[in-house]
Amino acid sequence: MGLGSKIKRLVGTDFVDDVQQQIKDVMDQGLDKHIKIAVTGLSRSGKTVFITSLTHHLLHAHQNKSLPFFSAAGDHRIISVKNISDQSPHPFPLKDAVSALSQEPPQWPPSTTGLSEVRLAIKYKPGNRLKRLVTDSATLYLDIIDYPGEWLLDLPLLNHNFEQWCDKQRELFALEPRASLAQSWLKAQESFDWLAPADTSRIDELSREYTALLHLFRQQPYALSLLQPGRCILPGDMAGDPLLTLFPIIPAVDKSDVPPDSAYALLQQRYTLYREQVVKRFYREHFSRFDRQVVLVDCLKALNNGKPCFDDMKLALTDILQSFNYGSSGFLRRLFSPRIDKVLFASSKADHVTANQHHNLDKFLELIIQDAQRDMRFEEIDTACLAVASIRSTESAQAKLDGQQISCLRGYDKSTGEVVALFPGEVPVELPTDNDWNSSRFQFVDFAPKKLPSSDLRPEHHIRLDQALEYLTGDLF
Ligand SMILES: Nc1nc2c(ncn2[C@@H]2O[C@H](COP(=O)(O)OP(=O)(O)O)[C@@H](O)[C@H]2O)c(=O)[nH]1
Ligand SMILES: [Mg+2]
Repeated sequence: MGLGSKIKRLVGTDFVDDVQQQIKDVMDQGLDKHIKIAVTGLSRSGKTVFITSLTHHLLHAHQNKSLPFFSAAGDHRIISVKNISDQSPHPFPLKDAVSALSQEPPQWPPSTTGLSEVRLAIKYKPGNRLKRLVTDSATLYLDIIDYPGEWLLDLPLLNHNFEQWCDKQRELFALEPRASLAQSWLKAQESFDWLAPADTSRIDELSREYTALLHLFRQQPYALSLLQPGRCILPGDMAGDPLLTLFPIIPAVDKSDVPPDSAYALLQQRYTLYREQVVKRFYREHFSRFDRQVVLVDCLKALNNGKPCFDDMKLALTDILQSFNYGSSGFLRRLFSPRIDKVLFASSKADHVTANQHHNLDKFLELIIQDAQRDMRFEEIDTACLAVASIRSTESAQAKLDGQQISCLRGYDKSTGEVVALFPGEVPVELPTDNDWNSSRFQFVDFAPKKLPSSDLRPEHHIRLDQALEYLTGDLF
């Protein structure tokens, strides 16, 4: 009987097989690992602030104070974290973002207008006993990219040709508030002969009106999310590019014989070029290889702005999430890119509500992402919902109302800078009724940030960022 078999008899087959597998894993994978996390979210959902705060807390994690539920930090196993973002062609402007948040009075970092990347090298003592036999320390390389949320809405275009995109947009433009706001543009489209030779000056005019409509839909009080193409709103380095003279054709057009010089053919060509040259490149370079994903959702924005905003946000998120590479579907996709195996849905800005509402916020988030989450569960992807605040900007306070003690929040109003103390109200755990939507019941105010210190970081500077980190990376340390 060989030694392996003798040990198996003594301690049990499962245990030995498990240990053998672990040793094989350590040998196969080596100890240093590389992980890419996609931070996904619509524009203004809190991506830049999340990346800034997470990076800032991680860079101080060796002091082991502000991330108690991130076990590598909580167990004193982080040796040192180095920011190596300057190795990237587009380093994330961490210094600027942190100095905005730590100046007097602190400011939120400016909106993102381009692409940038954070790269961290995290040196740690392995938690796994077998790994510790091999080495005292290992390094986890963590990459996160930041980009404007507007561009994310382009990813679903990869799944549609021009005709399919127009069909989808036709459905959207039949709904309010789009239908009323776009009335004159829709009328102009009705009277246009799409199969006649292209009159480029009229097409340019319709395109300018379309871009203006996208900007209008995005503003308060509509706050819509499903706005495509993303570069029409935020062109980045494509400002003035003729490819952006692009819009969907809403009336049904007989496509049995489309002349190649027609207006229809011209817009179809532009759409195809935009998809091939802009969207595909963006996807290939930045989104095709990810290991894990955070989906940030600003649930309170949906509650503040009413049902059309809620419905549109849900549609946009479901569409976007279908563009990622989850689970086993597609043999070739699995061969060429590692699958995303964990997705954290995070309800951002949880400091806008009192602590007793965080659980409700988790539940409400599930309502928005339930379709996407169902698809992921089917593919056996690990998912979780968590309410977080990257920069906790409020304090809890108690007040008495009609003799009853109620929980309030105190912070600085974002627009006036004045101290406000308020009862922010309750987050529903079911879909609000039409009455609730119409009653202006939900009015969560925006707060100015609390100062982000550069030393002595503490858990109260955020809400559950450590739990988010533990979920996303805990098993790798
Ligand atoms: N109170 C609070 N507000 C936040 C937090 N994170 C983001 N915000 C607000 O949301 C805005 C947009 O955040 P940003 O990260 O730029 O969004 P992005 O467009 O997804 O990158 C900020 O300017 C803040 O007003 C947070 O943790 N707490
Ligand atoms: Mg941003």
